[in-house]
Amino acid sequence: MSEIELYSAVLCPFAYRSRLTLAEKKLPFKLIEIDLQNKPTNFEEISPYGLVPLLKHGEFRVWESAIINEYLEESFPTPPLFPKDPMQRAQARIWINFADVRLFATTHKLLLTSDPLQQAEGVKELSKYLQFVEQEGLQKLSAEGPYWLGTEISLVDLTYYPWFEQVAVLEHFRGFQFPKGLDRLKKWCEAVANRESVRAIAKSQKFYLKHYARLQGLASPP
Ligand SMILES: N[C@@H](CCC(=O)N[C@@H](CS)C(=O)NCC(=O)O)C(=O)O
Repeated sequence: MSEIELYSAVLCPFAYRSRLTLAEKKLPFKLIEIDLQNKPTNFEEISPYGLVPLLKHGEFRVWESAIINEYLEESFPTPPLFPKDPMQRAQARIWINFADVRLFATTHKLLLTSDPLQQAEGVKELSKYLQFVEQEGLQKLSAEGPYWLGTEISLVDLTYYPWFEQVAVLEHFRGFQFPKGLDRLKKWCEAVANRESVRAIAKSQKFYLKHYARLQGLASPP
């Protein structure tokens, strides 16, 4: 098998998704940590968008976390992390897309803006998305779970989980409050946090708070 390399950054939730996919598939790989504040000068020769994650499989390169994860799924189908049924596949893709174009996109804007009005709007939007995930996603797809699509872990879980691991940053620096009563989502989060793949690389809330504080030139919480 050709060697796999993943260009990654420890705070990057997108790179985290691909690390989890590799771990769930028990694929050996070399992790190359990129300091995004001080990228190697030739980084854009390796990563055309200048972003992490980027996966190298032998000489082949693939980027964009959702596409990396699908590439891994198709190249290494065992254990499967995507449903076989076309309708379920479409649903899985809809939720992966929702993560990217709604949850993560709003989070990115919220972390970048220092405007209090935009921050308040972003926080409200995130709460709305989580309610939507609970009611339209988890409750309808599989009320029992514990995973997004039912009893088996999938790429949908691995796409969302990194956001939840870092939620303390939004709570601390943007006043976000996790909506109450999202019981299915809470159960989902606990189930994914307990995966061996997650436990092997998960970071604490304190870790994220300290690093985000440093990046934004803010005082880190005690
Ligand atoms: N849509 C991309 C997003 C990747 C992304 O935004 N990566 C960030 C780190 S989390 C990055 O590399 N930023 C470097 C930069 O903007 O210069 C994906 O899913 O892979």
